[in-house]
Amino acid sequence: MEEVDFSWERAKARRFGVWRYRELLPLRDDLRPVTLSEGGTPLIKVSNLYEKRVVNTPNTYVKFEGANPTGSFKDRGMTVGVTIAKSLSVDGVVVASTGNTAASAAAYAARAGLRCLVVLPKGGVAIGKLAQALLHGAEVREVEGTFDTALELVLESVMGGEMERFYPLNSYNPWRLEGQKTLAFEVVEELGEVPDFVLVPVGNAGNISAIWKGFKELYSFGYADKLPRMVGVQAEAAAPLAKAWALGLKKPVFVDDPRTIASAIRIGRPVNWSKAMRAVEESKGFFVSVDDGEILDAMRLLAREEGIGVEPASSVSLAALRRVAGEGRIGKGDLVVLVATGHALKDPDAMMGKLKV
Ligand code: AN7
Repeated sequence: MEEVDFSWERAKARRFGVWRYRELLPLRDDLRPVTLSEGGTPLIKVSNLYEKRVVNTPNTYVKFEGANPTGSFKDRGMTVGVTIAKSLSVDGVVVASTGNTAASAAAYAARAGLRCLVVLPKGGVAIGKLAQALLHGAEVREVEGTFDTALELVLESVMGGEMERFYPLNSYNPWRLEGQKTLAFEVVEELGEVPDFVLVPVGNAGNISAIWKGFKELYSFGYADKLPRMVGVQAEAAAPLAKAWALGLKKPVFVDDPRTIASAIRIGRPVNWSKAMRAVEESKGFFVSVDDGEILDAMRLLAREEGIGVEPASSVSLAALRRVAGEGRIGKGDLVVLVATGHALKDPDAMMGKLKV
């Protein structure tokens, strides 16, 4: 009889994406994942941008999170969050969102047979994302105000007990961050080394915290011999963390009226601000902001020079690399990873040039 191979290598080889790293997720063994094969996204070297002198770092890669099942990095966290929700026998899940979280939650809730309530800032969500939430059967409520207003409403109803049977899946939910940390594992596995810099768009500041956690775990488990520097990127008029950083403050400068064409990161009061600040400080990185013109330029450059279509909230990583290039903060010899968080199809208005600075 053939011997059964229980090795980690074999187990790993049979799994894909986020769940390939199940042993590094603090989950009970008997949980059955609610999954759409998320993660395992392309890591693309952007050599044309270097040859055309758009960037001055020859070793630059884009981690293309738009290739996830619903088109954004949110799926990495949602697979874990909804798996937990399902195991708790709740009626449904609830999120406030600038769009991508709603689209992702709606799809995974559908797969799990759960209801999905989403609260969105009216007029503040790109049409592709709203359409996805509706397609997957989410119950959509729009509120006047910003994402921050929507999140406040969700928090109040959850805390007030009105939504006892609904599991909150905003990014203060630790399970989502557990799933999102797997991006770090993939990057190190694929490159065979730890990058010098990782540039991450920052809205509610969950993703940068999660990715940093992933790198720290690899280091502490002995899978990596160093840590990267984390760079958090915000849009200029929605930059509570970048502004605080520039002023040398330890707390964010909250913004009541965040404004940017990058609607996904139009967030004035990021809930995960303290974790994100710690990530940037510990890693000896920095926060930086870029303006809407730079964001649109970077979006077009990625699309036209490299064939990579991303939404505006994702091109901020490239915009930031260009902005700091002249300042020498990131050097020619550095290995750089730009996290591109969401697909261009999310925001047709941006693709058709309807969003003007
Ligand atoms: C494309 O969907 O907050 O700093 O409600 O959609 O972890 O919040 C989206 C955020 C970056 C920022 N890029 O990530 C939501 C939401 C894209 C995004 C971010 C978002 P965080």
